[in-house]
Amino acid sequence: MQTNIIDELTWRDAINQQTDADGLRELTAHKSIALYCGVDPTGDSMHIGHLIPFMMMKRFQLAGHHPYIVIGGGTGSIGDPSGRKSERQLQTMATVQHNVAALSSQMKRLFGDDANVSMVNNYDWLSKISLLDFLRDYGKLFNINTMLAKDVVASRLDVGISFTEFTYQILQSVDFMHLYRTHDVQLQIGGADQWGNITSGIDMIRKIEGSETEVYGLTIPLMLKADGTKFGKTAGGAIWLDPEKTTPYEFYQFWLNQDDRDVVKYLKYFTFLDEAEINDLAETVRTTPEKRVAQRRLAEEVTRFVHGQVELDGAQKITEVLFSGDIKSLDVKEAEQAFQKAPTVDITAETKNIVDFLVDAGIETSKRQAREDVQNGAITINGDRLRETTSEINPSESFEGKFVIVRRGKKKYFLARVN
Ligand code: 629
Repeated sequence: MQTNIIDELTWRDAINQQTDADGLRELTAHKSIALYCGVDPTGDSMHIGHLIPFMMMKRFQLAGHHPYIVIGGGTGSIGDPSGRKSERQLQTMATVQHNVAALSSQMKRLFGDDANVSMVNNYDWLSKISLLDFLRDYGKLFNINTMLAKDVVASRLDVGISFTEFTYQILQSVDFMHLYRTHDVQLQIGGADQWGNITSGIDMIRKIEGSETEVYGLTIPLMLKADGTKFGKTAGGAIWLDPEKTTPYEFYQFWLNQDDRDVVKYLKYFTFLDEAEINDLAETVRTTPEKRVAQRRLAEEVTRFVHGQVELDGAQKITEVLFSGDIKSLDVKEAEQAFQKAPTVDITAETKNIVDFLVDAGIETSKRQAREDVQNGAITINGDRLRETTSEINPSESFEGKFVIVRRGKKKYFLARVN
């Protein structure tokens, strides 16, 4: 074993609570262990909040341990009340299955085809337990008073919680027990909201297997931003790992735009750079913050990890082009990504005079204004500045005839789509 993984997580400030800190350091120092973290298929993509514990799993893997990824096809059909103020709407089993498939392929991309990582679906064992066995083998081990005292449940008593969600902690406990028995999984990790579920599992395992059974729990702190707003959310919503929901360019920009006060914390959480490299980057934040060296490195590392080198290259190219204005150097896919958020206007394929084109597309409200803007050099078409009001524009000449990128003034871009 190289570096002790617990020491590494400690300097990364990635530990919130542990059931037995000394015991876990001792255990991981001398042998390779199996550990797990679960995700419920409540949607068809993870967002960057999910990434946190799974990056930590990857660190365990790099330190020689064996991560088990649990995709919650069973638990996801029930719904975890943790961190939620009200009852969830049940998903159909078809939706759960669809999401299981989507999350599984996302996980495969992140973890690769390594023999040292396993992926399992808890539907495979949870769905086989009969109601009577559930009540006799597990329910009997849970004291209602203890269950009610868990934060998750206690905080819901005023609004109410169904029996279904109330039993969730038992299901997650059964998972830990199952993985302990079948694969010798000794540690469960998760976000701070998972503490109650993780400790339930440990208590249950000790009741069944004996009070000295060596199983551990570790949680990761809730990510907080220096400005007090919620981490991972932008005006446009969550930052997803699915490139169809958050393009690699937007993903790259998200990391590039982080505050100086947060960037070092994110480098520790979201990259595999070592302590020396991160210290050097922290130094650049202190001495030359205007260069944003640390933000750029963060954006590169995370985008490469999630989307790969090709998409990172594309995101960087788009970033440069939007700065230089050299729009013609983008290919169709890159241009669509770059201007995904720009207003779309409809145009026809015919060649037109520029003034008519701008008015017909709705980019200008009158011919007079259109003429004035063209003469002032305020209009660029695919990056070329047009100054002649007699110019013609032919939409079939650019981007495979699919669209034309119009800029009005310094920053206002339109994607004029050929219909
Ligand atoms: C079965 C299911 C298990 C163990 C865990 C689970 C999932 C767990 C849960 N996790 C959150 C989720 O799925 O709900 N009950 O969205 C989410 N998790 C990652 C982190 C988290 C947590 O996937 O643990 O804290 C977010 O950072 O909310 O046997």
